[in-house]
Amino acid sequence: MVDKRTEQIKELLPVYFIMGSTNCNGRDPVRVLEEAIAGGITLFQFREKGESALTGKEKVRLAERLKKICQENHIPFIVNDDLDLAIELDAHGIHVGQDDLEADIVREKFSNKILGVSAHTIEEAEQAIKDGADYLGLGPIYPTNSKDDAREVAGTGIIECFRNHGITIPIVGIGGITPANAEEVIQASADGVAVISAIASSSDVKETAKSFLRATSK
Ligand code: TZP
Ligand code: MG
Repeated sequence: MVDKRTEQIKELLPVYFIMGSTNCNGRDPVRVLEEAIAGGITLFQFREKGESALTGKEKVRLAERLKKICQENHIPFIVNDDLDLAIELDAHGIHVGQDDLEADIVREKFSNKILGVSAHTIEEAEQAIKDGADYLGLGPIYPTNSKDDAREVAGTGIIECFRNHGITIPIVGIGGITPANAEEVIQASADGVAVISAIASSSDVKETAKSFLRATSK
């Protein structure tokens, strides 16, 4: 039996847009997010990373603006890897990687919120589930330029492999996903695709988001 929370999380994952100021090619992240929402993204994660990433008050200010837009459009707002920020903003959730805060600690301090965990092995996935993860991020599925310390490309096989091992919680694929390959990721039994550059640096953010929605709902 799939419980209601799991069903609700699955519904949020089809087009999971991840972005921070460094991903927008100099464009205003606020505009990029508005266009992505107009195109139909289903979930948003604020991920402020990279050499020229905002810090301190500037980071908080941008996060607040983006959260407000999400709120107005009924899109849950997830914070990447910054528990203090997630708590300060009363975000809908947080996403942590294997090198970030331990998922069980995050779950304890940020209970009842959406908790996403990146996993690369079955052991990491099983631990994340024990810790209370609501969904797993698996990748990089394809080559990506958006993460300096990305692991080896895993292909869609990693999703099939996890499912064959009995991992049933919601999964998003991440890394190098475009409207052209998104369907493959869903066919490998992911519940959605998590995307940075294909949407954030698109010359037509709204249309690209729409294409992702079409590709993931086939
Ligand atoms: N984790 C694994 S790959 C990746 C992250 C954050 C980057 C995804 O970005 P893009 O531009 O969609 O490949
Ligand atoms: Mg991280």
